[in-house]
Amino acid sequence: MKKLLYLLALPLFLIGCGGSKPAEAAYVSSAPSFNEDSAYQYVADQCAFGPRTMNSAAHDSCGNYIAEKFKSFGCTIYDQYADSKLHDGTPIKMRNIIASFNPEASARIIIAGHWDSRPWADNDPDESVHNTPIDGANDGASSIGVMLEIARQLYNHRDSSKVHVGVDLICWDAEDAGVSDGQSESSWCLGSQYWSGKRHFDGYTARYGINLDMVGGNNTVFYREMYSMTYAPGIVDKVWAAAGRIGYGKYFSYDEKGGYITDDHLEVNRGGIQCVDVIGSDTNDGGFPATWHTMNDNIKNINKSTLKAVGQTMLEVIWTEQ
Ligand code: AHN
Ligand code: ZN
Repeated sequence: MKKLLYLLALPLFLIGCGGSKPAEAAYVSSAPSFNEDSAYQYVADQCAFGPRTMNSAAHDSCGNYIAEKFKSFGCTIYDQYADSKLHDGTPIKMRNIIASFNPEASARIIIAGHWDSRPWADNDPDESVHNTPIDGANDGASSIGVMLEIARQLYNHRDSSKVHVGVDLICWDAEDAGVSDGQSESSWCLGSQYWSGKRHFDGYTARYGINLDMVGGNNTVFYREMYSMTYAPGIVDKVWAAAGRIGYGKYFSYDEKGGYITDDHLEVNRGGIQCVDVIGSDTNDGGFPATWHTMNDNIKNINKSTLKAVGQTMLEVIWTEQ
């Protein structure tokens, strides 16, 4: 008899609702709000030093600025200074800057990006600037700007006990002085190559990493990059799902348009830590952003909405990591 009542109750309940689906509870994120104006300011600050090309005074001053900023947000700084050589043999002095938030935590995640800028605007339609260094507002400074704002949020909310992992914000040097011939892979990503061989301290590890590259441009979309899909498909799912549930699915696209891109995440994967690349593509043609390696990669072409989409997604990932 009881069973029968239930069977009767169900259709009555459905009729009672007028046939419409019960309203789904809206997802409420526990993460704080990422401030895109703040991130933008950090991008502008870096650009104000001038191009951060290897061995330049602007590069070295900007490195100090980045380290000091992270320190002011309570991070412990590990510096990795190393000598290396560009593809043409030019000796360079590299500095990977590792800013660790909550360094005591044993469960850690990495958020990374490169802080150097390309010494040549060799993709500019104007051939006369092919040897001129670029500001790298998007290609370089945007990632670090987002990472600094993440550190500021971690610091401001350090007492809320909602973050259960330590976060290492890794600023790679010497990513962008590679040869664009499609066959000189080892000429790129010199800082992450070095770190992959020798981490900032013996025994350092992390659950996974997320590398950011060109995360502040106009007309930007993030496809699932193919090395990330190969080495770290579960982390790709985690990041793209986080973006989708907080309303940034338009930026983090599931369209199958991602290519294999040599970038700093590759070295992290090869070193045994799963790492995905969140790298901007142009919504118009799916290729690198229109300003890529041109003189137009400057602060005028930085888009706060793109910074917000990426930064908020990173906070969502951090704040939901158990
Ligand atoms: C190559 O062009 C081989 N990789 C692109 C990595 C890159 C350069 N990201 C920003 N600038
Ligand atoms: Zn570049």
